[in-house]
Amino acid sequence: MLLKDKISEKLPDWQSRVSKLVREHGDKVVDQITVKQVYGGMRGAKVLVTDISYVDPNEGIRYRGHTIPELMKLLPKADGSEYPLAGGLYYLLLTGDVPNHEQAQEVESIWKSRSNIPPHVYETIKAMPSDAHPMTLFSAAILSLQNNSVFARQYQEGMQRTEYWAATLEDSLNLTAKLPAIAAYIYNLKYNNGNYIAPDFDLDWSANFAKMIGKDDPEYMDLSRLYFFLHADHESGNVSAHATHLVGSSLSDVYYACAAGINGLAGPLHGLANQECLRWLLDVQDSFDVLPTKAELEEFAWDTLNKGMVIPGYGHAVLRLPDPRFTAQYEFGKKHMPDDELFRLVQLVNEVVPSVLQQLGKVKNPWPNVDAISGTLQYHYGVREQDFYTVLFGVSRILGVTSNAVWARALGQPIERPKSLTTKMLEEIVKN
Ligand code: CMX
Repeated sequence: MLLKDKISEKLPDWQSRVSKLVREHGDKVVDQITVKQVYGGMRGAKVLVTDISYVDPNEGIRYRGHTIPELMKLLPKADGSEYPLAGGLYYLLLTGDVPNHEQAQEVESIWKSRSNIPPHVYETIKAMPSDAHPMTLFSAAILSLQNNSVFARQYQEGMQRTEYWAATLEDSLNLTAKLPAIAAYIYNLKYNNGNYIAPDFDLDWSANFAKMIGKDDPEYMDLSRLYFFLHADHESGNVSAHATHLVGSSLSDVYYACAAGINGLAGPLHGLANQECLRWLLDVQDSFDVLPTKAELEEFAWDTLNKGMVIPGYGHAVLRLPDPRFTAQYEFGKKHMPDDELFRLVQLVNEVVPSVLQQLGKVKNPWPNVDAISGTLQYHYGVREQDFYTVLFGVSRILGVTSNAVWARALGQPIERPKSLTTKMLEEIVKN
């Protein structure tokens, strides 16, 4: 199979690079850990490795070494669209090579052939209480697929360590193939009277999601392609990626690991910020009849902060510039909805909020992140159910975390087990 062969071909070189590094330089100091980092969520501590993506604080995300604008040019596009095929992105993340159109389409075909969802998954989703958050349904649906894990089955049968990654690849392809239909099912169950809309296998993975939630509009299909392209990976330390990796490091299969990652994504300081951000923008709209003035918006922002709340969609643990994923969506908005009232508000917030956050004096990055605009674009096309937005993020994020899972197994990354200390021990350390 295309992806398996490609990874097999590249693996020996990666294995020898990693084992040479560890063998010859295993005791070299990479970084020092401060008390502030120990207490401060390990911010900036260089203790993880991934080759799938890297976030430069002053530049933003690179997938396999390529920036977002570069990949917008390089990745194969869906027919008649200027936005990348998710199949091509997955090929890039998994293999490190930019695919040609045929290779991207081949991944899309693999997905189509594996997209069938066992009925018990739908039953699991339907059995949840009607007020369960869509992320709860999404996580439960992923977990309910676990009985299909190739990795778990082969492990029980006595699989060789060298085979782990290939079984993980199987699971990853099987899971990612099903994500658009699972997400669409959740959407239709919660907001579309349970109407089921069949997939259209002439469409690509991203556009098919749009189709299955009843959006035939080619512009929304393009937005889906853009959205799933932008949210796929953000190196290894963010909560969803790290949670997935941590759980996977115990040789839990990708279903267990991805459900954990999705649960982490559901937090308001991480993926749920997209829902929170839209809610905040709508609150602003409700408070003013027309677009507020800059002074009014500034006062509204201070009100939020004075209530002890964060301004969602702004700030980042690593980035120190406007997130290029924000910028790419902003460009989409400028092209397709320049006069949309909510989009105009996003523009105004972007002009006002950074300086308010700077005045707080403690925010390290006052600029917009990916979540500052994503909900606004969805809202424009009629996807107005804010609590669904993080599911969209999750569909895309699983492309990145499963690519990481395959390579973590291929390179034999061990079970994670950092060391904890007590406060008393830290007090002793600083005394000495
Ligand atoms: N609004 C208000 N206060 C903010 C803020 C914001 N948007 N961003 C940071 N701060 C505050 C922090 O809460 C922290 O305050 P305390 O010292 O009182 O606890 C202080 O500024 C310093 O924080 P920081 O070092 O700049 O940022 P962190 O790395 O601690 O946190 C993040 C990063 C994203 C959690 C934070 O910026 C935040 O809460 N932003 C709003 C929520 C959001 O948009 N999250 C989505 C991030 C992207 C994603 O993962 O999807």
